[in-house]
Amino acid sequence: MTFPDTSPPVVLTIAGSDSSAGAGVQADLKTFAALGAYGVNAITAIVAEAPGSVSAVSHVEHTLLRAQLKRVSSSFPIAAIKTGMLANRKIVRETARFCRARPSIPLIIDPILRASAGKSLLSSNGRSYLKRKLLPLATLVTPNLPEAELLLGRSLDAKDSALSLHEKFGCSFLVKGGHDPGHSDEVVDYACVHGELYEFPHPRLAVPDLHGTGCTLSAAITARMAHGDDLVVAIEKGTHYLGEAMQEHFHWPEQAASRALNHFPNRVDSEEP
Ligand code: PXL
Repeated sequence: MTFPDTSPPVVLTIAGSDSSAGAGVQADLKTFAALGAYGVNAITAIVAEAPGSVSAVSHVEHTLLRAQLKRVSSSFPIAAIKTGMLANRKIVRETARFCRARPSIPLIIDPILRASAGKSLLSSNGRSYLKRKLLPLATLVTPNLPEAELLLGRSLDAKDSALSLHEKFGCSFLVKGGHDPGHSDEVVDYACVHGELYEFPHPRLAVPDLHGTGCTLSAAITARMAHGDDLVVAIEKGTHYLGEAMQEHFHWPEQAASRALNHFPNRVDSEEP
């Protein structure tokens, strides 16, 4: 297949399906579309959930993940890759193998460990494989504070977590400060990019169990990287996009009841530099 120069960049998400469409692959595809990228996906798991509760999780066979990755990568010119829920060790291994063979493609890892509703979305040996084999390949890893604590093995604030994670794993980290009790009406996310520390303050908009914000942020950063932004600029624009998506969410009355993050895909123009 050939693609004209004017085609939108293609972004691949390797992640789980969320039936409520607030998180997972569905959040990623909505975000990519909103930011003018064409999203393709390789599904790792199917999660039966509505906001606030997960009732069943089924993992895809790693061979089926491999087939999806082979199919999309041989048909589309992938400009950036995002990973979300990776479920278990075999799926992490398959993902690492795929990404290792493509070192020039930016790789954004959202290290999903559990759903906001509490259910584990990555087995413990999957987590240790992710730390050893996948994180070293990352352009950026985007944990929230509980995920940062599990990756580090100790509890620090968002700023020190970003610095310590960079020191421990060698790649760039964006640690989201939403779970940090230190600020009330403001959230500060901290990034350690190639050893330099950056702050990304933004108003606290979250309602307690709105889910999908982490997926949306990392997907937005991935889409901006696919457009050619530098990593720090992509984080800045991704943060801005998440703020807008959340504001829209609060203005959409039916959605207030369901608490799955919605997206408005007519925002491409407002995101252009
Ligand atoms: O937000 C984390 C998350 C990621 N991926 C999938 C999910 C969830 C759940 O809240 O279901 C597939």
